[in-house]
Amino acid sequence: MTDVVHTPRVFSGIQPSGGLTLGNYLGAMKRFVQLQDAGDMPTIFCMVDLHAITVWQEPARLRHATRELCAGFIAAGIDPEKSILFNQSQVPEHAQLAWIFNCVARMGWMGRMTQWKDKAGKNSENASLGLFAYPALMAADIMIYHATHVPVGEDQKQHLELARDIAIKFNNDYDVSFFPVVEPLIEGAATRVMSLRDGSKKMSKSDPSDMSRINLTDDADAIARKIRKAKTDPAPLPDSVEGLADRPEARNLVNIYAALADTTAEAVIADHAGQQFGTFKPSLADLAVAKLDPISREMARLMQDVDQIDRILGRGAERAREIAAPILAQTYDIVGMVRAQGA
Ligand code: AQP
Repeated sequence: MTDVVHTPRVFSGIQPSGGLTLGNYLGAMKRFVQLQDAGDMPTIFCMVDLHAITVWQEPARLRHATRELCAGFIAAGIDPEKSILFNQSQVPEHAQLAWIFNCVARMGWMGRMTQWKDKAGKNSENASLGLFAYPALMAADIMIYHATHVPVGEDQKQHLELARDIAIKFNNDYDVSFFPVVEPLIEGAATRVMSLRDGSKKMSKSDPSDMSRINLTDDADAIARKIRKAKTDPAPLPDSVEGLADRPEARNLVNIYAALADTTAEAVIADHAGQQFGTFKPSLADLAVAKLDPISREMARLMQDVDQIDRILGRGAERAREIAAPILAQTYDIVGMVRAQGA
């Protein structure tokens, strides 16, 4: 029995499958920065490019999106000295551990993942094997650092439960307590930011409609236009949060406001009760521009020196491998792989 004391460590990733959205920022990245700045736990953040290719990515676009995502992390407040910041494909231990986890996870578990069902749709015969196995790679991303805390948006809850199941099954199968059972951190006013065109759909980088999302690269005019055109209902804002229950688009805009202003939906309603959207939307647009425009400008500045971004990613990958390599070696020992003498 190999007993390991798991020191608290934060890991999370974002796919370079398009530009960063307001959903990624409010649901994930803003929280990453808070955790980094709190300084209670080491923080590791990854551009999960191996995940991105589970659906087709044009190579030049993927390379650009990975660098731009790195610029987004830094512009939002991730300090590559304080946190480890890198892209997944430069740390081969992720894919190596994922293979072990592919052999631990059960087909039935994977088939129940709603993201698989949504993304594969009716044409699952034609979906990639990687898309089906995605949650095992995600479990490996976390476990290769023995991470204990994983900040994510609401949509990743089911995948994290699966990561816990994989860790528990591995530990049981090999009679060890080697992999930690992770804690999801799903917190804040905007753990599920919805599309600006349809309050029942998550805001997503891969939504065909650009008007459905705010991109972190959007300029002030684009942000204001998208908020002005966001779908709403004709009623004014209610005087309590309960009054938003059956109004998904109105609720979404209130939650976005609350998250951007670092307050609660209750406080937003208290300040804006009875307002028509013709009044509320311009206030929201001003707030969004004030918060997002500096990030967008800083991203553009950082993207002027991609060599520097590549150096940051390379250095981050070296630091990540210092943690990942020994954990993979121990995993191989537990599983029964033969190693070269002295390796
Ligand atoms: N709309 C959202 N609201 C709150 N959080 C969100 N996240 C994504 N969309 C929202 C959180 O952002 C982190 C990174 O997500 P990801 O890029 O790895 O994958 P995703 O969840 O599949 O995001 P997208 O934008 O929908 O990407 P595509 O379109 O490529 O599938 C995660 O913590 C996620 O919860």
